[in-house]
Amino acid sequence: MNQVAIVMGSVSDWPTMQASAAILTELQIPFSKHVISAHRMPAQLQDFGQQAVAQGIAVIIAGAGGAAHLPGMLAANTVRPVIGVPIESHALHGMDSLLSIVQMPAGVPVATMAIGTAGAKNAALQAASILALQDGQLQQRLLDYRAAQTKKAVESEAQLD
Ligand code: RP5
Repeated sequence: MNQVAIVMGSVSDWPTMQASAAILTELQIPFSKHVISAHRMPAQLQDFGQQAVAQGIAVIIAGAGGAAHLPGMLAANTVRPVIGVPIESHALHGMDSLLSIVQMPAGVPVATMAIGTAGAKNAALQAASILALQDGQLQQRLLDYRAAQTKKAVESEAQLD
């Protein structure tokens, strides 16, 4: 069963959201991926959110750009955790996406990540942390991921020569 759903507002978001998919794959977390536009597919969005629990989805990662209402509207339709990724838009460089996603009203939370690829990567890692609460093997894979990251950073100093 896919534990995580990666949802994006447009196929044009995929180059960014691929970074989430790559990390979920690396951490051996099963996931599905979907294009659901909040504005172009409002009925599908509502259905998806309302069916998330029945579908066995534990965490939703939602990436959207511009008037980025997808994460918030998914959160409005499910009690599963929604992690929002602001896509780096052309006109306003993702500030529009960020503010659209982060400024949720009290009562309907979206965990908002950084703009762009860093946010997409961290969304997957945040989803992994949530799932690891009940999965000791995944927790170990996350610890290994962090250790490898630290080793790489420490060793990078040698590149200064
Ligand atoms: C948003 O509008 C999408 O998430 C995307 O970032 C943006 C532009 O969509 P396209 O016009 O490229 O389909 O809904």
